[in-house]
Amino acid sequence: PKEIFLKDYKMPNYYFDTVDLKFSLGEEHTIVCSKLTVYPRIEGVSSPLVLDGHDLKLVSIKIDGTELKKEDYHVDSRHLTLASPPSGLFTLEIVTEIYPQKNTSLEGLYKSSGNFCTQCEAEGFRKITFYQDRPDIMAKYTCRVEADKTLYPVLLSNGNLIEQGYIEGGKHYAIWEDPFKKPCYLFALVAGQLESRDDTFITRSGRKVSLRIWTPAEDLPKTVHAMYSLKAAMKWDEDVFGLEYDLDLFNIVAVPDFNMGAMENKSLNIFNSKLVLASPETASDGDYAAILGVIGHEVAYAKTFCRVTCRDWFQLSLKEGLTVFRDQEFSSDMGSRTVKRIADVSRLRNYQFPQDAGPMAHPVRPHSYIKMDNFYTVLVNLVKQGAEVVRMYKTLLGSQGFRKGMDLYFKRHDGQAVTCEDFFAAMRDANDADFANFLLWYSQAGTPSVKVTSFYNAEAKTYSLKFSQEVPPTPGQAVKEPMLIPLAVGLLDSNGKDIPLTSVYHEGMLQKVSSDGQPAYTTVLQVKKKEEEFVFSDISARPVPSLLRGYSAPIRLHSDLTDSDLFFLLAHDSDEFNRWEAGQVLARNLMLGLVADLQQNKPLALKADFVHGLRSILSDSSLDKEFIAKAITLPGEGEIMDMMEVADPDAVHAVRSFIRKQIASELKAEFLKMVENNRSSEPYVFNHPNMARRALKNISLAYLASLEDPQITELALHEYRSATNMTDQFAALTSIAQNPGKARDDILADFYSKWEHDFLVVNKWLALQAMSDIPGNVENVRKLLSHPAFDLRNPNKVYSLIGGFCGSPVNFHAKDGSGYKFLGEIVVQLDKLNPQVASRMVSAFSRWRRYDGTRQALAKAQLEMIMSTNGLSENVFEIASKSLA
Ligand code: HT7
Repeated sequence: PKEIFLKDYKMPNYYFDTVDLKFSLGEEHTIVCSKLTVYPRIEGVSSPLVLDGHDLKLVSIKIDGTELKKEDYHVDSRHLTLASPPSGLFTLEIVTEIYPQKNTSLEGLYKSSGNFCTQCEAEGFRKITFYQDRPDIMAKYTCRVEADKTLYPVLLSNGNLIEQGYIEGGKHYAIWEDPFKKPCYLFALVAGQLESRDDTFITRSGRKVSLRIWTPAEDLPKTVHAMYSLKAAMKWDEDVFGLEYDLDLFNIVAVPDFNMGAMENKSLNIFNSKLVLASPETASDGDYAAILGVIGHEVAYAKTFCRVTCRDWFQLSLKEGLTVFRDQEFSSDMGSRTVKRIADVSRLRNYQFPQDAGPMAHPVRPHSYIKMDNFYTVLVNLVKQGAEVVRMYKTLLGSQGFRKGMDLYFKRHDGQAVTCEDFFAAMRDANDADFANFLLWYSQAGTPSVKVTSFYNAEAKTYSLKFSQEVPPTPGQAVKEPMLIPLAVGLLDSNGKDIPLTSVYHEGMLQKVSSDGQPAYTTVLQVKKKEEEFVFSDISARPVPSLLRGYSAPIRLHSDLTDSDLFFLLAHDSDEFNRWEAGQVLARNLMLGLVADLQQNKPLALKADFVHGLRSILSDSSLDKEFIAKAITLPGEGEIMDMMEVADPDAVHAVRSFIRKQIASELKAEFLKMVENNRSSEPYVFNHPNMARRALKNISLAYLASLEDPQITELALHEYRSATNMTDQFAALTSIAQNPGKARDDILADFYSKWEHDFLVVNKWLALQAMSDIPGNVENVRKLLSHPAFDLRNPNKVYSLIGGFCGSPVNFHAKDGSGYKFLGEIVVQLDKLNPQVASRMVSAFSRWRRYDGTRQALAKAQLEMIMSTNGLSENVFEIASKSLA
């Protein structure tokens, strides 16, 4: 397979002005006629025109109405090349035959539950017709769709419906026209038996936008929350970014077979059903929040990146990073900002940081790739880090400065395909900012590590913070430069109050900390060099520093804070994120210490002050309940393993289980009270106070269930039976399913029989069993492969069962290699059906070198077996070969 390099980017030889598509959708095959108006980049110069095409049968090709002879073009399995097309404007007509019914890759045009739908990002359009499938080719599209009227009563594409009617033989057609230029990855088509929930949104300039959410008729009642989210997101984006939606129609279609979460196709978003459908009985708070966030994400796209797009796929984080940042801000404003930040940072640490320290590490803007889809496979890396980079602009510039930068960016680039430098330049120019070495965030891989040491000078009443930064070497990048890191800092006095900050010495200069004459309580230090010192003056006693407030930069911070400083911060920090963080650092240190004890066969014991700290959090009625739930959650096993020289999944699991049980036993009375006091018989409402109450009740129940006490099992069963919503019902099920035995088996069977008709709920049931820590669970998961509820062709089911299993460190990393063998077999089978999903699964092997020798040999053998498979896809090849390199 061929590697593609950023440095090799070349402008296209030809551009397309208009694209007229005609689809005749059929049961055997589909005929696609495409008529392009083409013009050369340099008028009068003829050069080869290379069109991408994958799995296409070429029927005919014409230039300016004349059919081409065989010798005028060359076609192979991936390209159609015209050696010397006209050197001025011309029309190119291409007819292809495709087979959506057989398309299990879910890229291009495919069928899902009997309906036709498309997925063109990143490179799916080439599976529909021959085209220059690259984002810098932007053209105006019309699309005529013809199909059987009974089987496919609804025909949709991008833009506005300009004509529809009947055709002889029981068929009908619809013609859609998109008034704005777009890249082909935003093309979409849907045809099927669907009904819509309709509503309207009036934009701030008074334009009426029709909103439609399409699903099979029986699912329409489950689209209320999606419609609420859509309207809320439209409004929020106007309020915060001043951006108005530019078309009169916004369609969302829910499809059950979809590789990712959703796709922002211009005016015809296609969503994975699980991110649209929700009812209190079938969807949890987490599902409701995910729907809100992803709809916010797609709306943000609709307003921006459908107009300004990426020059090439290396710039992916330009659109994904900014959009993730905006959806995070939307969700924060709709719920609790601190809790959202905690959730996002936890994800970053659990998924992205480990990747960034392994063979798949790559910068936010990669230098090369074999298969673009793999950048979505490691989406967490690119996107989350990309969003963190955007967040840093805002931290450095403030809300107003950031908004100025956004305004300039859209003013400069509307209708263009641009690069990360263009975004950087807009932020810098709009604010006259000096962003020295900030661009390195785009080009250097690896998570920067910052060490902080502090010194208090009682005589001079100064407090200094010394930072030293290092970016670790990653594959292909041995040496790194220091980067600009915004470090938000506050100082706490002995009563736990923020000390007013007025000035700070830095490199011989006194810098004012406040801008408007008022002292600041948090200041953002710009750490730019390998080593740097900042000195605060007028500090009358040694303070406790609150560092990296709100997680102002995606780094690993190593401070000289003592346990007593951390307990102090946990109790007093005005920055709630750092209160949580202090608890996490304490828990991480505790867990790592106990893992070492266990490995040396020492008895395990939990420190009293740790339990005491948790007790005070739990009983602090001034705190937000969801914050309490987060603060008493221990760091994940992945996060702890990531901090070890040699990851030991068994020891980490044993220690985490031990601590949970000890906490449950010491705080049993408090937890029982939390369950008791946080029940509600009111109808389900999705809002922060209610979600927070449920989160606290359910984490308390989960702790209690770890005690394996029959009375607690009874309590959990009672919660399960009396639950009026999926959040509470599934939490009770999860609690009981922690412990093997009859109660577990019975309740799992009961849940399935209740919900077997609802595929989204059944996926939760599959995931719960797959993620179980019960020893030898691989056998149970193997059995589930042949359960009627499972289907290897459906990505959601694969993510639930196979992805869920890989997320259980003890079973996936079982020392006998059974987990690795299982995954190896599945990857080979899956790759033949859906390479994108297979490559997401194979990446579970990528960090095999982090484990002991026995595990390394077993995992490596599976990777080698995968590599030796005939006909391996480029997607899996790239991940497996880079993992072995
Ligand atoms: N922009 C969307 C990307 C996407 C995608 C990429 C590759 C393969 C399938 C895909 N489906 C959607 C995701 C987003 O909303 O950010």
